Amino acid sequence: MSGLILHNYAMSPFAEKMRSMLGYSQLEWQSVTHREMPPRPMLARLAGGYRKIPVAQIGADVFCDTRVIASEIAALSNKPLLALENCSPDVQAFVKEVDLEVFFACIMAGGSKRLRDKVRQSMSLLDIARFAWDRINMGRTAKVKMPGPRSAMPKVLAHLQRMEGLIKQDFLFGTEPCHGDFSAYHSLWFIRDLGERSFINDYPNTIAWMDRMKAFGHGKRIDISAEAALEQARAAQPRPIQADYLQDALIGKQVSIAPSDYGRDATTGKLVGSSPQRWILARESGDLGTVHVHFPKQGFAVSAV
Ligand SMILES: N[C@@H](CCC(=O)N[C@@H](CS)C(=O)NCC(=O)O)C(=O)O
Repeated sequence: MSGLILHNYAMSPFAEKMRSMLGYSQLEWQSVTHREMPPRPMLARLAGGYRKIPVAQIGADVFCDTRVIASEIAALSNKPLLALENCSPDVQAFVKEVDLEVFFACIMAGGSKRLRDKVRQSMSLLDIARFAWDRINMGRTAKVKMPGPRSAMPKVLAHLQRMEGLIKQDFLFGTEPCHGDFSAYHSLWFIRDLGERSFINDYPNTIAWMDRMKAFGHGKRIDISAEAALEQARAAQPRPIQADYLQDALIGKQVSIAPSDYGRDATTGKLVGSSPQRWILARESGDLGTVHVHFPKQGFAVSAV
């Protein structure tokens, strides 16, 4: 058992990025399902103010954002190319673009009656209204420009055209998948598997590559309750901090860390670790004791409190 818990919900594309990575890595993992929008009080006990999904947890260590979750999966499964930092600069630039601009274009262009039916089947009308209101507010406070309905589709089609050219081997950048494959996969999964939009079928290389990605499945998933996940945090101590994570002027200080793009809610705590890729905050969380919350440096900002 890997000990990894993924806090997620079924229709989340970024959660699908991690679920399919877990499938590829063949790890046994535990899943906690949360609502599609805050408040998520059980998750907040672990991650503090951070509001996005997915979040991963191993005991009393909590991992926010797929960039740090992927590094944990890479280490657990001994598949180094799943960690973004081990990929080439070209792949890193590709991931930055597809996980932000292309993602939003796909969300805007991927909607369909089929998707609305699925949403209606899985959420109450009141929750759908809450969800819509939440996402409108998230868009308003975002620091990145979201594509409008008109500019989204040309962007998606240009991306699909690029994908057709990229796929020369089984995977985007070689014969085995890397972080870039999973980043490209989740937004197109939203269009093909959730939205069931047919225009994507005009791109045969992309469809064949998506089928190879989908074939990884989700691995060995065990569903547990949020309370059982909190119990695992309560019973554990955070991992020791490596000595080379202590070279930062803010170590030992109270800081606040938040995404700099959208969903910019902050988590506060004492900075206890800093590497070129990540920050680690210590938070006191009531009867859970101390939890360590890990954030990537890319796409996040830290400030002293
Ligand atoms: N950069 C983040 C993006 C995560 C993200 O945007 N997740 C979406 C769901 S797919 C989200 O959190 N939406 C708001 C919410 O669910 O509350 C990552 O890589 O994990």
